[in-house]
Formats: sequence, structure tokens, C-alpha cells
Amino acid sequence: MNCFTQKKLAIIALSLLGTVTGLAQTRKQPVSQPLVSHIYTADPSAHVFNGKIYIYPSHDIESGVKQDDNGSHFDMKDYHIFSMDSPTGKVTDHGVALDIKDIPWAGRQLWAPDAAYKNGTYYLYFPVKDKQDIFKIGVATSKRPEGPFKAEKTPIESSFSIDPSVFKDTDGNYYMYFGGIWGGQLQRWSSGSYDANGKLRTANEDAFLPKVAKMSSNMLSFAETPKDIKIIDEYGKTFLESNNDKRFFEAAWMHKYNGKYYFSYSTGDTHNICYAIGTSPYGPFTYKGVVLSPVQGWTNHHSIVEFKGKWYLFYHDVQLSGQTHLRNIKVAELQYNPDGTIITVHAYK
Ligand code: FUB
Repeated sequence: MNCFTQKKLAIIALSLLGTVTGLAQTRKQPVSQPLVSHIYTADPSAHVFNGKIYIYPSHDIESGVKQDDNGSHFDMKDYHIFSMDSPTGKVTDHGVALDIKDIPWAGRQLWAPDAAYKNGTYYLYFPVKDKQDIFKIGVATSKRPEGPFKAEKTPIESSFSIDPSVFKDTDGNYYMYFGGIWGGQLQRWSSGSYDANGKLRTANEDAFLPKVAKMSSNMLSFAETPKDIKIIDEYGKTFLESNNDKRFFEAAWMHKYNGKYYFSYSTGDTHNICYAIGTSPYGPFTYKGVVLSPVQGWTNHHSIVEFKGKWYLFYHDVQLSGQTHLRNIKVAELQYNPDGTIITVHAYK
């Protein structure tokens, strides 16, 4: 069976499972409500800037593009940025911060963004397909956290794939974590250069690894060639593709807790947000467990941020629409055990 047949069968099985879990979830209540309901939003990257929480999400729309294996139905065209004085406070929509028509090199599909601040400038990092339909990562700048942002004329050199997440370490260095398989195209870069026929891994092959690159001091380029990030099990072994409830799929995020580096990510087709802990921003990271169990909808994507001494998990589900490409962002408190492990968040109870 080829991987697309396998994937189609998996999707059919998951839709059936979705129907079953959907029925189950009618008896379960969401632990959090959508942060906004006037537009659809997803992939929330949250940061604290100037004492407020700023959320940099995808802006989901119904563009009429048919669902396919590459996620073409996620056909987003702009970004809105939100702010809140506290995780339970009023949410302000600051309007369109960047439109795809103002990104000179962009073709289609503005996917999950992130933001960073350095020396008076805010940087918005975003994945979008170029005019050859290849995902690259772009950057746009603003003097304000809510934008509007002005895009650079070209993508970040040597960037590829999706889901950039930029982490500021306590020593002042910044790192970008990125990558995503299937529609995110990471499998097309396994030789180091682009191969449109790049195949997904089969069950007994090593799973694809996410990428990290230190940012240059100007925050507009990589200071080094992106490197693989090793996620290992308790015996020091990396995962096979068949370990798809633990291996990396997309949605990288990094945070630091009690001096340790926590790399978290989505397992995609098994819908977990997992995490792994390391002692360096480059890893290796040892797998520890699940941050967020599967939510309603196919995708699971998150960010983790500290605000006034408490930790918060931003995530999304499809509570408002029931449709996988029309999502809504949410927040829940995140708690740690005394040994530094994370208490799994279940979005419904
Ligand atoms: O929002 C489009 C894509 O869906 C994101 O880039 C992935 O992480 C998944 O959430």
C-alpha cells in the first residue's frame, strides 16, 4: 500500500473515529471557550510584550478550495493580531496586520505564524507557499506588536517548510524552530535541497526530524544552516515513523522552565501535542509525554507562555464551526508537577 492510500484509509478511519468522539464530546464540555468568535482563528502563538499578552494566530477562512491531502483548504490570506491584559480579560482584535497581497514573493496559504521582539522592532515570522508552490518562511517588521507589519522582499534564505516558532533564550540568543511533514513539505527537503517527489517515511524508517537555526543579529536571516533536532526516548533512541503518537509532525514550540528547554510539537495524524526536555536549545530532547490530548478537529497546535508567574497553554479546536479548517483559539492554564513534568491538559471534561 503506498503512503497516500495508507493516508486516505487513515483519514477515513479518523473521520469515523471523529464521528464517534464527536458524539462522545456532546456529553463532554469544553474546559475553555473560544477567545474570539467574530472570525475563525487557529495556531495561536502567544507572547508577553509590554505587560500584555499578544496572540499571533492564523486567520482561517472559507475560501471554497476543496479539501485535499496537502491541506489546500487551509487557504488563509491575512493575519489579525489580538491582545489581552490578562488570560481572562477582554480580547482586542487589532485588525489586518499583514495581507498576502503585500508579500511580494507569496503565492498562497498563510499558515501558522510567530513573533519576536528585539531592540525596538517586532518581527512577524510566517510560512507561505511561494509562486512555485513551495513553502518558505518569511519575515515582516513593525515598531508595534500589533503591526501593521511590512514584509521583506524575499523569504528567509535557506528557509523551507512551515510553522516557524522563534524562542529568545535567557542569554539573549534567538532560535527558530520549524518544519512540518505531509502538506508542510518537510519530506521534500530530506536530501538538503528541494525534491518535489520527496517521499514520506514508511513505518520502519526513522521519522523526520524538526529543524532549528540560530537567528542572525538582525533577526532577518539564519546565522547557520538549519540543523536536525533529535527527539529521543528514555533509552536514547530516536523515533520511527510507526511511533506516530510520539514523533514530530508539525507545530514546534520552545519554552524554558526552571532552566530546562521544553520542545513541544504536534504528532499530526495522532493529534497529540507532546513535549520533550533537554539541556540545550539544540537538543537532544528526551520525550516526556502529552501536553494536550487530541482536540475537536484534525489539527492540534499550541503555544506555551508565562504571564505573571503562571503558565498558559494557547491552542485551538473547532467548537464554533465543527469544520476542521475553521478553527477557534482558546487558552487554559498549564501546570507542572514538582519534578518538572507537565500535567496533561484535556480540552473536554
Ligand atoms: O493552519 C495551517 C496548518 O495547520 C498549520 O501550519 C499547522 O500547524 C496546522 O495547525
